[in-house]
Amino acid sequence: MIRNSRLILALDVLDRNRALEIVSLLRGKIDYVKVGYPLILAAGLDVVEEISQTTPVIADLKVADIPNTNRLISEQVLAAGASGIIAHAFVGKDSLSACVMAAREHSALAFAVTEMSHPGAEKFMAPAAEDLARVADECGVDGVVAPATRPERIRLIRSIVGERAIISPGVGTQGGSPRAALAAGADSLIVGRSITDSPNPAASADAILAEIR
Ligand code: NUP
Repeated sequence: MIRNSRLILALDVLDRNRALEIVSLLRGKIDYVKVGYPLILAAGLDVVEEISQTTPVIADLKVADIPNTNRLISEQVLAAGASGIIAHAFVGKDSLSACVMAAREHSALAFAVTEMSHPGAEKFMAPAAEDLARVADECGVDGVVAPATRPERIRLIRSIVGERAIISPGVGTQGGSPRAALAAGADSLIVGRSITDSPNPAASADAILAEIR
């Protein structure tokens, strides 16, 4: 269950073998591998199946289309072995629900993005984040994505989503603090480059785990 996990690896590398190597170096240190467009486009959808043989995969496709297309996208990646999918909430309840339903049919998890972690998200997403969190809640998602770069926003989103999981990107390279994100109410940290670009990914993961223990 997602709420008992702490570290989600964002695997934004482009080489299949390097991707599998990093996953194997991090065995026992990470709870999920988050795979997105960079790796899937570079290595093919089969990489989802390969990784999910050892570690559960969350497909970060930030699905944002009409309900039927959302369903088709979700089904493809869930059939390939993903244990979870990330979708956008801003497209509305019907579209997000299509992803949640697809996830349910595959006994997988569904997450919705509320507010993103980069500076540009402050213009359009931040003003809408509370409504987006409410849409996510109404759709029955398992969790939401909220920014570790702005812990006060995690606190606000927690007040809306209650017991649902909050998974939080933006620590390390983007400047957020792992401890601050968890203290604000995040359940799991999503960490990419601080681990994947490190000369010693396992040691870098250990350092983050030691910091949040
Ligand atoms: O708001 C978001 N911010 C973000 O960085 C939502 C995301 N899904 N991500 C993803 O998290 C981003 O696409 C990348 O895969 C990961 C963060 O990676 P890094 O900054 O730790 O390298």
